Amino acid sequence: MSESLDESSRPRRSKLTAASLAVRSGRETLSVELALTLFRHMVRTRALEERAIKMSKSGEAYFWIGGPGEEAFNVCLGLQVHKGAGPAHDYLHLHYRSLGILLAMGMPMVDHVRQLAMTATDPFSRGRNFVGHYAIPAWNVVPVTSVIEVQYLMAPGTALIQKRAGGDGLTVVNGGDAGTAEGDFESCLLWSNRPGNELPVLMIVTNNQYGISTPAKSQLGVRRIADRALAYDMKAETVDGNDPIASWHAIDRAMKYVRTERKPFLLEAMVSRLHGHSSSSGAQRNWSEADCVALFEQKLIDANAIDADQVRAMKAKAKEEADAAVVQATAEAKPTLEDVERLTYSASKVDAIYPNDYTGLPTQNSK
Ligand SMILES: Cc1ncc(C[n+]2csc(CCOP(=O)(O)OP(=O)(O)O)c2C)c(N)n1
Repeated sequence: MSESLDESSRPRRSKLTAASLAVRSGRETLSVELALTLFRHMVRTRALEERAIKMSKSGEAYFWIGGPGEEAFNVCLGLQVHKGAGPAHDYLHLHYRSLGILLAMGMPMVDHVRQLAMTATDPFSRGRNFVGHYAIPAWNVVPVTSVIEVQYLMAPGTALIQKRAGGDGLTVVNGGDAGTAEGDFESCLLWSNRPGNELPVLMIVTNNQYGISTPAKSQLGVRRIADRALAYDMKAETVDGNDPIASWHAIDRAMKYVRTERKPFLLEAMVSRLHGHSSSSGAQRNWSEADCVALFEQKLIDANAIDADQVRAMKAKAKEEADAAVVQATAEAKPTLEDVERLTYSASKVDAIYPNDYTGLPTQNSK
């Protein structure tokens, strides 16, 4: 964040005088308006991630995991999701570094903090799960699990329903590079592209080149994870996930293909991991990796789309928003002992048929 930078590392003011109409990366462009929207959500996401890390270090939270370094790609994804409930809208099977997706979709910061602070008001798990383990029925956000990669096995299920229902809803599933070693990933490739039964799945791998402390290059024989789609005759692409312009267009291309063809697409995004794996490894800032927020900030300044004062104001506003979310959430009630047994199971007609299958569920038999 610019507040912690000294003068020499502050972004340079652009020498351009005329306002540019578009911001460019290679041959691709975005309108200034869209580029600034992306940047604002990237800055908001980074501010909340940094505040969340502080919470874990100060004892206001017990554990942190998140996605600093994935903001560019994730914000582009969140803004292109068709949000809503049911098969006409997109389903999201996410992993634990997806804050940027949800903030761009409109999730209030306080909900993320509630789960981090394990409050009774946490709307995703009532204070029972790790941070970033979202579950939002109104937006088809399927519960995030800590068990990596199982989301890839579930994704063909929602996509099958979407294919049967008609419409252009698609299923997004994301995860990291190390997880692709699990059979669940291969099963997703296979089940999404059975000849004649192809499914509208957008498979995403955010490749930060590490699985906790194991470097990908010591584990993966494939040059690009996207190449694994070749074996299934599936379309695929690898994109620089630190470049929001390239990411926006890659996601747009992939989504258009999946929505219209009703067939799967594997998109690999090369991203950074700016604070290590989680608070368990200290969450110290790694200054050796590319920072998508700093890179886009300089690009926007060079394009005359924003100036350094406006950047500072945007960052200050994002920090205020994150701080206010923490103040609000940390004042809220924590779960009580009695809450441990509340809302664990949802009673259903099935209980009457299999009354003994649900340990601890109050049934007629146990009364
Ligand atoms: C099935 C399973 N195996 C192992 C773990 C422990 N674990 C948690 S995160 C992680 C690394 C995942 O790396 P990657 O898939 O590259 O995602 P990243 O965290 O780098 O985004 C591992 C091995 C787990 N949670 N679930």
